[in-house]
Amino acid sequence: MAAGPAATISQKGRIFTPGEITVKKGDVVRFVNDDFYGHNVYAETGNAGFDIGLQPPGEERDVVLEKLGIIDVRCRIHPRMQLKITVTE
Ligand SMILES: [Cu+2]
Repeated sequence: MAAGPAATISQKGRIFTPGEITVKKGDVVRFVNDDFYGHNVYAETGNAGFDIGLQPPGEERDVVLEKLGIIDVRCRIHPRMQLKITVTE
């Protein structure tokens, strides 16, 4: 199956928008860099363990969330950026 993203997160002005989402297990979350500099989104806690790498301006990258729980998402370049993702059944 090729499902589209269940949620899209914008990174603009060093802020994740929205800053909190709830998705279902197996959903795709799309990260869009709407800034004019790079970001590096990764999961700091939870067992999701993703790191999408350095993401240039204008790029979209998708993450599939396969494990239940709460994930604290951060940016390696801008530590103040915070996003909370709750993955439910
Ligand atoms: Cu950043």
